[in-house]
Amino acid sequence: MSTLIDSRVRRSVARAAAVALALTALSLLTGCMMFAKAPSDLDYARTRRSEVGLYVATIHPTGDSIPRGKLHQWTLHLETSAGVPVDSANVSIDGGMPQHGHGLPTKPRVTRALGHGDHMVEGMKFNMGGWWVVKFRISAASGRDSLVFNLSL
Ligand SMILES: [Cu+2]
Repeated sequence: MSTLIDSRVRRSVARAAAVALALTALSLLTGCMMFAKAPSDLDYARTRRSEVGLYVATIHPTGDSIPRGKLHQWTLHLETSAGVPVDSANVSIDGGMPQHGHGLPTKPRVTRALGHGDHMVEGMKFNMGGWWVVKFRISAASGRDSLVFNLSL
């Protein structure tokens, strides 16, 4: 008798656990859509000054708008704060969605200097709509600094 009740209890506990697991999976899948809107005062300028002020950079995504879910290229134009183009720089890139706690789905990188301060950035991809940040860490003759761009997709 008691073993019958035990197994019934065990089965309903297992079922509850399975339901909880399914709900967790569902909320993870839909989580990105359930967050509030991005802060209203974000600066979406395509030209930004670096955090310490050593550089000014402009991003030029290839094409008129930044595509969603598609691998594409950017040109990063880099100048010193005095307006001198920077052609020799070590640039690393990361980013993500601050509201969602995830990074970029790819590992974009500068593949070559194009001259006149322009740098080819390959491997850009944004796999969902919303507020993204893209951060460039610059290391060049003027020193180390970083730049953050906000994007709304
Ligand atoms: Cu997201």
